[in-house]
Amino acid sequence: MPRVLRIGGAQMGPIHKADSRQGVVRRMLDLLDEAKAKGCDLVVYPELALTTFFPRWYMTDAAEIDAWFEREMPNAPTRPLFEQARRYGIGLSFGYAELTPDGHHYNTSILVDREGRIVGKYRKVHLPGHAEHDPQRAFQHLEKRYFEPGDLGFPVWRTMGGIVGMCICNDRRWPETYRVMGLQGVELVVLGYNTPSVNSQKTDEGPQKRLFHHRLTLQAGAYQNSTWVVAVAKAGSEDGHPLIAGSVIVNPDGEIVAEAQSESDELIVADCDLDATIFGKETIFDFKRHRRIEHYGRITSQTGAVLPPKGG
Ligand code: CDT
Repeated sequence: MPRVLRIGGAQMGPIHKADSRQGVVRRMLDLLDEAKAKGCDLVVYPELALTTFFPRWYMTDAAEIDAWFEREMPNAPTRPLFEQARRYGIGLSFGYAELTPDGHHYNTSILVDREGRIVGKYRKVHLPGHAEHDPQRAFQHLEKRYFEPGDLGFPVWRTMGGIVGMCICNDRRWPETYRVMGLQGVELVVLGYNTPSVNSQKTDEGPQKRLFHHRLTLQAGAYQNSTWVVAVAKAGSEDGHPLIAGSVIVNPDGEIVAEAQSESDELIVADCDLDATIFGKETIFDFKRHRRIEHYGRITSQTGAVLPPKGG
């Protein structure tokens, strides 16, 4: 039986500091309606989809910080999204800031099946940026201040007829992210991102370079693990802070098959044949036959580079 999932990448335009979660969910519902009209099975929304990208703001007050986090999921603002998706028989994935009952803070995404059940949770592992206010930067990126590194690893789930994994934004730049999921047979990786259009420490690096690196990592991750990758932006200028757009759906050959054209709310759609992952997994990237783990020890035994000794 063919295993084709029609996937909608629900790019979202800017969400400003003053925007309410109810207003954001209204926009997510509009994108869900469009996905239903286009026959989608699964809709993927961005990282921190319910709020502005608040880690750009330096905060010290715990109550002010915690106001950006969700204490349960679904909760009152998101319940309409869960209910409508279940009525439509469409699966979901979206990101949000998670505050656990025992006080842990994570940058989280979830996978919801067509029956409206949360079947998967992922907590962002690679947290970019810094923990203290840095006056040298053109703008702040305080993920290391507000989040703890994810404690769940990179699991995958059997759902919607395939093997599905998640990662979040900066995770997409790391080959380990895809490979750990690839080693569990992943067929579809879904992720959201908020990527500033300029580098805060190198302001001559603009959106074109950023989009190039974005596509480069997604296409490499897809090809090297023979998996579909769906990457969805929060885009446009949030209170004067521009984010790249460029949401894409990448096939297991590493080719882009759908790409957003705007910096606004926009649905991109592709039919993702999960059986298209088989050829790569059984030939050039047949891990079991070709990987030489006796040479990969450094990958898990060290973080920074260890340079060879200087000669003479
Ligand atoms: N949200 C997120 O992870 N953004 C990062 C910005 C890196 S610059 C500090 C990204 O990799 O796109």
